[in-house]
Formats: sequence, C-alpha cells, structure tokens
Amino acid sequence: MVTRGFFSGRKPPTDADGRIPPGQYLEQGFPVLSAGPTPRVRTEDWSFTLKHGLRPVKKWTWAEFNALPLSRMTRDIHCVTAWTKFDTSWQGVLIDDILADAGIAPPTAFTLAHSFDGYATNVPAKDLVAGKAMVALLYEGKPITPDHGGPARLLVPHLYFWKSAKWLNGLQFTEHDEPGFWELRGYHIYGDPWREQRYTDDP
Ligand SMILES: Nc1nc2c(c(=O)[nH]1)N[C@H]1C(S)=C(S)[C@@H](COP(=O)(O)O)O[C@H]1N2
Ligand SMILES: [Mo]
Repeated sequence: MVTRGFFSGRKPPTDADGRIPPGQYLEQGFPVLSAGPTPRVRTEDWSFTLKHGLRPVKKWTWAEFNALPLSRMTRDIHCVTAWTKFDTSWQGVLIDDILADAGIAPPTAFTLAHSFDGYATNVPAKDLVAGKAMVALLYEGKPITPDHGGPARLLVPHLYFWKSAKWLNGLQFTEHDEPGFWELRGYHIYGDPWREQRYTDDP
C-alpha cells in the first residue's frame, strides 16, 4: 500500500534509531562547516600528491586523477556538531585504487590528509583502505560544490565528518599519529561517532 505519508518525506525510516549514533540528531539538509573561507580551486590548478613522510611518492593532475577507477559509496555521515545525515551518495576514487596506481601498500600505520586551505586531519591507514574511504569527486551525481569541498574531498564516513577533509590536495603517510587542525584544538585523535569520541579526553 502506498500512502500519502510515504511521499511526504517527513517520516524517518523505521530503522532510524539504530543508524543514529549517541548524541546525534537526524538532519535532512546538508550543513556547511568550514574553519575559514571557501577556497576556489580550479581543476586546472588542482593536483593530488601522495607522500611518505617528506618524500613525494606520486602526483596526479586533475585529468590523471579522473582516469583512475571511479567507485560509488552511499553512507550515513555524522558531524561532531551533532547532525547525522542518511544515505549521502558519492562517487570518487577509493584510497585502495590510489595506492594501487602508485604501486604501494601503506608504508606506515598513520596518515595526514592535507587541504588547499591549510587544513589537515589525521586518519589511521587502516581506516582508509579495504573500501572504507575515497577521494570523492561527485556528490549525488554532480561535481562537489566549493562549499562542500569541491573539486575533491576525502570521505571517511565511519568517523566524525571533520576527518573528511575538504579541498583535498594530498595524503601523507606518517611514522606517528600526528594530530591535525581540529585534533590540536580539543577534538578526539580518532573520532568514532559510535563511541562518541568527540573531545580529546573522551575514552
Ligand atoms: N579543508 C577543510 N576540510 C574540512 C573542514 C575545513 O574547515 N577545511 N571542516 C571539517 C568539518 S569540522 C566538517 S563537520 C566537515 C563539514 O563538511 P560539509 O561542509 O560538507 O558539511 O568538513 C570537514 N573538512
Ligand atoms: Mo565538524
């Protein structure tokens, strides 16, 4: 039976409770959260550099990067400011496929994602591989808008959304777990929404 209510969009899915981590609420819109002004990065000026420590391993132009295999991820996302958004759909290049193109396996256990605005965030290497993360190029089938991190952003949906660096321009493997922008300013070093790891001292 199809009812009027089905089309209204006001009724959350029946499994909503099990999909909303502790302390989060369900958001229908897509809020923008940026530490500073939105950088306008033209694709002709865009590049992505993979580094092991200070040593560049491989660098891609926009055209080269877009020639890598494109994958789709549809995931719930969770911002530390307490909104959760269901079923966001992205297309981009899995970190697995970036590493394969560079011909390497993760050389260390930790990474820092770097962005055009100077933002950085740390993510353990194991949280980026095995299909868990991508460099997203499209959101809901269209190029990611500048405010949401276009031309390219990291997507690590199983961690709080501050780990999904916008305006991404590189990934650096580091010997140690090095805190990034928000991790240096009181946010949790790992940021698992299901364990409610919001702030530095949260277990
Ligand atoms: N480069 C960069 N990436 C960033 C940020 C930022 O300020 N700069 N903000 C982070 C935070 S705190 C969140 S919650 C998400 C917000 O992404 P959205 O604006 O697409 O919702 O981006 C993250 N990635
Ligand atoms: Mo955030």
